Amino acid sequence: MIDKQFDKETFKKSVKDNVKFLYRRKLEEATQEQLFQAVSYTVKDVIIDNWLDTQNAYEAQDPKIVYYMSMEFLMGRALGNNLLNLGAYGEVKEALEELGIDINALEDQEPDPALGNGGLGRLAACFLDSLATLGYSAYGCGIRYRYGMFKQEIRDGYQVEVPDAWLEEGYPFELRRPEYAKEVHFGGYVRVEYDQATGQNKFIHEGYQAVKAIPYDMPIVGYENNVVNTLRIWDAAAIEEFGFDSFDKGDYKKAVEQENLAKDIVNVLYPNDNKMSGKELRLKQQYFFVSASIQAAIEKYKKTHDDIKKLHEKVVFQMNDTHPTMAVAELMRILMDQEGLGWDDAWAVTTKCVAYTNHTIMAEALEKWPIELFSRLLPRVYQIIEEINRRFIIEVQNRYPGNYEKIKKMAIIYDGQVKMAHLAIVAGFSVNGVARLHTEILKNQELKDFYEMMPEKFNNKTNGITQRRFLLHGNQNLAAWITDHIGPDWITDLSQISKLKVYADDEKALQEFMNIKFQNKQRLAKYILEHNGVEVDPHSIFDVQVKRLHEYKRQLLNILHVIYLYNQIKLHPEMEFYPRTFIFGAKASAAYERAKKIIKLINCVADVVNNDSSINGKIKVVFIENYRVSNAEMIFAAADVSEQISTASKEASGTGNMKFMLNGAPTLGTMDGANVEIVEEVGQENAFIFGMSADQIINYENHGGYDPDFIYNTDAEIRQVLMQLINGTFSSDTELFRDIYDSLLNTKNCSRADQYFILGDFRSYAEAQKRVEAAYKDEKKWAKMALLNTACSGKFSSDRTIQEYVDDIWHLDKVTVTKSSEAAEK
Ligand code: B1N
Repeated sequence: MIDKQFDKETFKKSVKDNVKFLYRRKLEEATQEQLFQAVSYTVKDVIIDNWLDTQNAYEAQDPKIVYYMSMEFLMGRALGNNLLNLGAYGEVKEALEELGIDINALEDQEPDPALGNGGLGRLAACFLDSLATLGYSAYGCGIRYRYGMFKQEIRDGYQVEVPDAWLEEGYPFELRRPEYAKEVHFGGYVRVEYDQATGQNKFIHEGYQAVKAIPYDMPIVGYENNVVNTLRIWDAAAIEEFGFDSFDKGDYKKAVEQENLAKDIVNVLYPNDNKMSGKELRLKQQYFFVSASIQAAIEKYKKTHDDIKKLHEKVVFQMNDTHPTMAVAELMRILMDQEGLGWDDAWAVTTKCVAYTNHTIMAEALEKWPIELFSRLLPRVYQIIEEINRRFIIEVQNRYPGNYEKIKKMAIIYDGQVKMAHLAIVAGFSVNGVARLHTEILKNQELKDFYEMMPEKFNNKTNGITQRRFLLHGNQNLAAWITDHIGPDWITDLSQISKLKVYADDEKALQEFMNIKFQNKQRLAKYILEHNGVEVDPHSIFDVQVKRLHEYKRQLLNILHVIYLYNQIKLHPEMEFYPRTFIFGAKASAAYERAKKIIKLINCVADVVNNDSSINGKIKVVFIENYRVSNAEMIFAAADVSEQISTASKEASGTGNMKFMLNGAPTLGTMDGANVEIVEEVGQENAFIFGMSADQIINYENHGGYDPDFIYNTDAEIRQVLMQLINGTFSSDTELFRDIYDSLLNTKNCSRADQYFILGDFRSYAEAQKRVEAAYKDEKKWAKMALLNTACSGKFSSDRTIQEYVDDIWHLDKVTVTKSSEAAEK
């Protein structure tokens, strides 16, 4: 469908006009940045027409709305994606060419809106894309951080964090909506007043500090269906605009302070992945966006509905992990204190409106807040949580009379802390994990007591990814080839991609498939040369591990194995070895010292290995700086091998694993998270599986008995690798990697030796790597494996995931949007 507004001539004129009125320049004089802005405004103009049409359709059809509440939305660049989803990419590319503008260079001008850390935030972004494409009414609700995920620079092999000032030049795809501003209250106290008229107590929150929440809307364009949904992210400002009033009264300083206090809330994204930050400011962030979003949702509902007790018929709040769990208490507060419902009515509505997704079992990620902090910052909300807790404990007592263990394990408030997951489970009508194995672990281990008491709430929703960004946009040659062979239906129905299976033994097709992979590898090789100054051979195996840096993801296992291979090649120069390029990309949380050391180690190993002429370039190691959504698209397209090597049971799902698979890279991985389901779809023979199972790991954790020292003492090659961490092989400072060495063994400095079973899985991993090499050498076999990975990836579309959320949890109504221009023609 080619939009009339993307008629080439009209488009070109609009771009020229934009350059003129934005910059007072002619097209030829405009910088790349100015061209990006001008083109984006032209595109936005078209989007806004569809946005208005969508709003009209929603108003006419009154569908149920899901509010996806998330501290993170890792959107990635919008320009190219919007053009593709509008069905205008090709036209616009040509129009730009006629103006002498290269669309790729233009796309590269856009900052990545990086309002998220990793998988959790990117999942939220994929979900929004799928919701719009499937025609469901949805809002993303989040925070407009002034600084998103930091930019990573590598200096002398170390990670250096640089602020990400993504808004500096002005972001063209957002719309400020001051008319929808809300007030959010912090601190103060609660006064209880007896109301004669109703015979009820009234709870009055006083003495608080008020902050203004101002929404910015970003359009979420559905794929060729005229739907435009909204990501609404909140900015903060002081209530009293500081102006002449305070200036005159000499309150200037106070006014500025107020403004800064408010701005602080939205200043920066906490750069922790899978770890809780117990900072007061983080708690403020959570309440700030939750309160504003719920107020807005209720206000919208009340515009066209008069019975607040039926809110759940039109509204559902999905809590993306426990970060927005205050939604439970905030909804209760508004229903009782503002809408006048009694406790039971408010609870009945709330528990039909909120649902919770768990994303991790890592203990350090579980959110617990000290009651002192919580009650001081949010006195009324805390009071409500206390009452929820009191009533819940009575329920537990009724169910398990005399069993105080249960109360200890299940209470929402215990040991001076508020446990957010418990609140989310008690109030939510649905609790879901993000891959089958993960959900089973929740039910049988982590949340066993809750599952026993309320099994009906628990369900699984295996994650997914959008094929539109990670294939149609990121791998345009492969996308075109697939469409040539099976038609375009896969773009909105990824199960269709299984039609490629008939080409699994077609030599010509396999050759073409691998040629495209080779071109993508050349593109990545060029990027690596430009960004790392390292020359890599696109004929070598591109073995890739890109994801956040965390010990449980075991980048350390990967790099220790590289050292092992390097030793082998040095020892046996004649040994057959297929050239391999080990590619890493990872940000470490700024305060995570060991993770940062692992980055340094990777770079030190790279220095030695890449510059050792005696190994004839058989191994290259590359650490790609500043891994983010935009370069991820290119990296997935170029990968031969997908490293998914987390300690079994620790990676809830993983979604990078799915992006590699979609792009034809077999998985080298453990039976963890969604890897299990990937192998189920593609077959054992088309993946390289190794390592201990989740059951084995959990068994060791519960009963002890794992001894890395035994492995160290009995396996000379592993011992050599570990010794090289501290004997000057990779750094003249022999203390540099001491902490990493210590963490793997029972030394005096280490409480849990090799917590992530790196030595335990090492041999099994090395053996799997050998299988990779053997398979790769057989060109035809490899091509077939690669193609089958793409062909079997149908399950992992976020369209499938979203449809499951809709069917089992949200029960939304599908909406069709017709363009007003088309409607007028009819
Ligand atoms: O969520 C992804 C999963 O695919 C990954 O396996 C999982 O690790 C990831 C606290 C998290 N879980 N928990 C977080 C992020 C930020 C934060 O402050 C925890 N991220 C995940 C999508 O389901």
